[in-house]
Amino acid sequence: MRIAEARTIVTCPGRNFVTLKLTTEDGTTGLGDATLNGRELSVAAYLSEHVCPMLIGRDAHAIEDTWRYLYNGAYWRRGPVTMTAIAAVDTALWDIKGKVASLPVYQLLGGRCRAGVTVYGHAHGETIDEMLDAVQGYVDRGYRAVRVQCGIPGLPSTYGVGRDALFYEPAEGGRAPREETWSTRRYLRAIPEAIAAARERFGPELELLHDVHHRLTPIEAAQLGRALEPHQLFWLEDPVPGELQASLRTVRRHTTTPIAIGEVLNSIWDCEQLIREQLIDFIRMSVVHSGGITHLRRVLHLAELHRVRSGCHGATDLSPVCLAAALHLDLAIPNFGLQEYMRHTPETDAVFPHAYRFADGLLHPGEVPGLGVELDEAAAERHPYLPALLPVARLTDGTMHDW
Ligand code: GCO
Ligand code: MG
Repeated sequence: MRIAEARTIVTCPGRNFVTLKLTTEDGTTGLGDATLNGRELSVAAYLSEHVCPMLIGRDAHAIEDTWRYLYNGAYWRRGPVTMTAIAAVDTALWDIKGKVASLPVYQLLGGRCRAGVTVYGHAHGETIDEMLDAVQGYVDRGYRAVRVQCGIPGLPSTYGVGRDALFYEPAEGGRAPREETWSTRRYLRAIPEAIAAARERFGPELELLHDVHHRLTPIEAAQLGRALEPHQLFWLEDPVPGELQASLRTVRRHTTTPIAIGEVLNSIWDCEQLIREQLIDFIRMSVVHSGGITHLRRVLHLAELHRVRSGCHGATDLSPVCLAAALHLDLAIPNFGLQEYMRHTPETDAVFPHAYRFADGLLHPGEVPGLGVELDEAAAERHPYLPALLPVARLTDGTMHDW
């Protein structure tokens, strides 16, 4: 079965999404998410200028060979743009294979290992009380795990604290990114109190998580991890930028708070040391930014050998196509940990009608053949691309910092 058409579709139903649509000669279609927040058109161009032409006439069933054709065959390897483009092709081919086999993708991946996919929601507030109210909202909706983020006194804005309670979206329009101010000292002083308050109010059962978003040095991260130990976090996310994998040794040496890293990593080579040395507890790479189902499954199999569990990135800048792909993988891998679930807006859900459903704290990918997500192209056209960028962060003295 040959690929007859390959097209990228860019749409902005509240935020930008890039989607690859493959069509085979018998008319079967497959979708792959290709969204790289704030750099969307670079992947759209990589696909339409360089990848789509070479897909025409290829065997749609040859998923592994196509992956190698695009990765090993490109000479220029890794990196978010390349790996997102490869992921889009790979995901679309799994979608097609599922449709042809009349099976949901999780069945092709080995079948169900659990009843459903436990997810965590994002609770945030400018104050601790607002944050606790937001956590209560998730508990009332049946969530079993909640990420908690809270405003830091003295900072005008803080990562993870959005203007809308449910639909947090940091990317904004404009020619240059918005600039935020960051103070590690203020953050380290304030955040343990917020997490202690959440644990005290919600008791020992609710899983609590927190995202540092790459802001600390290894020894600062070690201090924070140690300070949070009494509050039993499910994970502390991205305490340091994970580029220098060995830096996690310092964090590990000083704290037993579980560590999750991976949303900006793109290949098995970016996390191999983290996993092999058991420097993390959860690997958070996403299907869309790490070469698709084929490559992320390889990472997760390596992780399983070292007792590292999954925690797939699931922010709203990953489209419903990516979320569905993650859910199929989550259901089928032995070492599932937790899945992030930031709900998409109703406009996004209308552009991407999908089979996955939330119930009692779990997401279920559904039994529709393939991924179970479609793209309503007429609806997509009503939302043209709007340039938007993630913010940047500066220290109080003006020094550029990690956002
Ligand atoms: C998360 C992430 C996101 C990222 C976003 C960047 O844990 O969900 O940190 O909020 O900031 O995906 O595009
Ligand atoms: Mg994160």
